[in-house]
Amino acid sequence: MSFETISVVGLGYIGLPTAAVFASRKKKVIGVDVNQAAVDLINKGQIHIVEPDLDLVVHTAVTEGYLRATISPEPADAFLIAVPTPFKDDHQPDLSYIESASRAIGPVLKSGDLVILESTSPVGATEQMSAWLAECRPDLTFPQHAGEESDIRIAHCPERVLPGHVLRELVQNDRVIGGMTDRCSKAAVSLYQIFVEGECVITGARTAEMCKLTENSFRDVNIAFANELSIICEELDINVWELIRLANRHPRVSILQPGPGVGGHCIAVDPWFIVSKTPDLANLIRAARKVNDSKPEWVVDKVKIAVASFLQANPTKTASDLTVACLGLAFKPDIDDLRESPAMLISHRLSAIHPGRLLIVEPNIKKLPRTLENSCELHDLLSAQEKADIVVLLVDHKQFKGIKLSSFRTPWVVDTRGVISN
Ligand code: SAJ
Repeated sequence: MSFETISVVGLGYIGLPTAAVFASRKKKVIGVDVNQAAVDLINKGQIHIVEPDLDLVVHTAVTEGYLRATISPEPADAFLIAVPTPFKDDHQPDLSYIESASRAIGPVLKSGDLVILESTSPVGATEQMSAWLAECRPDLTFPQHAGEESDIRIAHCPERVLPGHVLRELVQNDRVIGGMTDRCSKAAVSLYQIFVEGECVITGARTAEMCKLTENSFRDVNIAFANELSIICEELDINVWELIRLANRHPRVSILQPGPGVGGHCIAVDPWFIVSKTPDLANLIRAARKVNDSKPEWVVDKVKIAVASFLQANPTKTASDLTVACLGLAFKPDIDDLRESPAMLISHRLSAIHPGRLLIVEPNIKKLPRTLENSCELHDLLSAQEKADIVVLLVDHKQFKGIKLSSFRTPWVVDTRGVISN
């Protein structure tokens, strides 16, 4: 199959790099997004998200004329839907973005087109997407009714790239390709082979959906194990970092690292898609979510204990006299992405309860986010080392690794990442 024109719907953290990589292989790419500001920026060769080297690839793709963005879908040979799939208040998946994207591309579909759902989705979402498309286009046939003979081919190919390494992982990672029929899978493989150097492995749509959820749930459960260990070790007065280092010397043990909680918009979300489908069966997966979600509040409690201990040792002071410093705001090391960050959550909570100064050190940003700018001050590391009475290390950015405890003017340090050395 040849794909002359490819449309990517949703130009966010996955859609934009994917569009740019297709364009870099000299394919005509039409990017579609509901955000006019993002569309305008991309058409100027600029980007609205942070991802290493993406600015260059997009700039080249736009200036060479291979990539163009628009808010209204246009005909293409293949459509990739990469829109958000958040959950609602009750942890039920919210498929409304997929529904809107399906209804938007429906009118421009033609016989022979391929539609791929890339968004991380609960099991059954691809079939649901196909049903929405069929509703829009009763004149065309779809795999759920026509099987291999359908006019439109439908597949789920979940993205699995690590933020911060998206351009490399898009090309190098293996790809799970779940077509609604074999012909759909084969069409999707020939599309991805335009740039994927990893293997394209064929399965069904439902297995592909579950595979993505399984990968992120596996990581969530393993991080929850590390987080629970850190809480147990605190109680037993054992250094959890040393414990994990020792246990990991066993040839079949590989424990992940505890932290202040699990951030980002994938690992903390996707396990709920399994829980919501099989609530009576997904007990371990649900428990892991609860352990990880409770970790930020545990850190806040540790800070409260440190404050009480400081005040006991310094009876002439009150909490208003104390300066607290949070090191790190991002959801993981060495990026500037603050979305769904446990460090942000903890900083907000501290800003609400601490009556004194709250300093933030985040080497990857130049300005505090609006929600913190009135209650916190952005400082550099040196200044926090000199001023803070209580230090809370929240992200293991490279600038913080191996800092000596003695470099702070205070011994009251809550290190949620185990990077401060004695
Ligand atoms: N974290 C820990 N301890 C660890 C590892 C991670 O506390 O040992 C925390 C991080 O600090 C962060 C959160 O977990 O707050 C998630 O970070 P991450 O690096 O584990 O994952 P993400 O969210 O950046 O990307 C994940 C990846 N999935 C897996 O590794 C299985 C990526 O491949 C997926 O494409 C991505 O989710 C996604 O889009 O679903």
